[in-house]
Amino acid sequence: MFLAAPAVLAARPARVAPPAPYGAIPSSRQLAWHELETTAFLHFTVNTFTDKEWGYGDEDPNLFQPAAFDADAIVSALAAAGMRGAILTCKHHDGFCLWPTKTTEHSLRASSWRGGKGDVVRDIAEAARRHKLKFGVYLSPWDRNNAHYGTPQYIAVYRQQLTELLTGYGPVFEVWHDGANGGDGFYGGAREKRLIDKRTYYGWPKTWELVRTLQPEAVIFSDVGPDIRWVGNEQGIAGDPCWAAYDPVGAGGGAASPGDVRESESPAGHRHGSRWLPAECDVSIRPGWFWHERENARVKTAAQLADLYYQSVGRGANLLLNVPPNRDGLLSAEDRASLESFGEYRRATFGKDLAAQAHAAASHMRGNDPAYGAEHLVDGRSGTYWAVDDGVLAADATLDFGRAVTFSVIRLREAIRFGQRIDRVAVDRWSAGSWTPLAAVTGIGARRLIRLERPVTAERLRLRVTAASASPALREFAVFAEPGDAR
Ligand code: FUL
Repeated sequence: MFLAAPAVLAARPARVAPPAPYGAIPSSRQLAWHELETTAFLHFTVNTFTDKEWGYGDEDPNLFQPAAFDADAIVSALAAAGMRGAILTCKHHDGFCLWPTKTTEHSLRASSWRGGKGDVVRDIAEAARRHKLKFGVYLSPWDRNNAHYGTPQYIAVYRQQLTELLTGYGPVFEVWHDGANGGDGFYGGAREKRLIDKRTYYGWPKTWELVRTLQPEAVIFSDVGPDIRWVGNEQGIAGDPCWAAYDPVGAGGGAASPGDVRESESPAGHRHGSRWLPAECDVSIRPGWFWHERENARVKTAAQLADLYYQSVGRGANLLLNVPPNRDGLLSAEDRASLESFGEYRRATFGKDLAAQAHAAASHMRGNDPAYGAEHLVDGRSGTYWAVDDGVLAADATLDFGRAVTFSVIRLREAIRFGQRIDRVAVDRWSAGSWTPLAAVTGIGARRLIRLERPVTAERLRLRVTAASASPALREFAVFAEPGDAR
């Protein structure tokens, strides 16, 4: 069953209503976030100069001297690797602010760098815009410098800092709250240990409301969302499967909050969870989050980054890859080289969908309405999809390449605005007159990449939905060859 040209069909309005959403569904800001796939983290502050991972909060602002700082060079290297956003540590646990905040002296204003006029937040935000990356902010809740940390006064400071960041630098796509909370610090000279109640101290609901008011399109990340969840490890690896829905509980079984979550459940999420709370996989290109000279030889290779891509993005999560600027204020040559070859790998592999010319057919079509036909699996559009009638939980779609095609990667995407409906699929290949099973996976969601152990050649491919919780609605069935696969 071959249907007519996709462009014509895509323009045709549906006669039959789309499927009713199943279970948790994404918000429009979450949908936009899913499209980003990979974003970069920039860990940069006084730690870069003190060789630490966690600064105590007593650093001399003059230590921050990135003499050759070049936001454009940093962001263009990220863009070349296919990164679609950059999140900057505007303030890490040491409390040092990379913008001239009115809230504290522990900032660039007090540094002799650029005569106290430097603003790393502005420079990165502007460079991101120039290179068409989204800009995001990391603002550590724990502040080891601030004298008021531990009292309500500090919460007002934190919200003021957030307000400055969310009103002074244009659109922000993601606000990142880490879960490291309280402990030893300088605290305005007190040099003591301050512990806070993670569940109540920060008043998160009010802070998140502030973000909603100031940047309604921004997603908010923390261990527990409310928009994006931490994947539960810092290795960049999502669960297999990694369900988008999740109902986090606290480590002790009570209500969850940033810094207090049963993180063993975060990689997989919950199949029938009540909230759409997709996972973000944060990982550093180096062993540490900040730049250290001694780690220059331990930068992850492009092949390792590609593996991480399949283990995060390939399971429906996003990859947040940290690439820390060095003391010059640039990315080191080792990091740039890995980014560049990772970008080349991505372009060479995903630049050409071998299924784009294939004929797509399916065992079922919703309401017999071509608006839901199988050809939408290969039309390269984000808004169209193949769907079947309500109650149909097992269905097949077949791609006929019309010739032998060699590939090693299959990409599937559900039309997630209708929820995560499919539980399990299998893929078979047609070759020499019969179907042979090729792969089977649990969970698709925003994206599922199946990377085969070795390239295979087939004239046809068949996708079998073998288990679903609601009638399947699939946006894409794409096929790619990695560099080195014979074509
Ligand atoms: C953690 C922090 O303690 C690390 O320094 C780093 O910023 C990481 C991304 O989040 O909570």
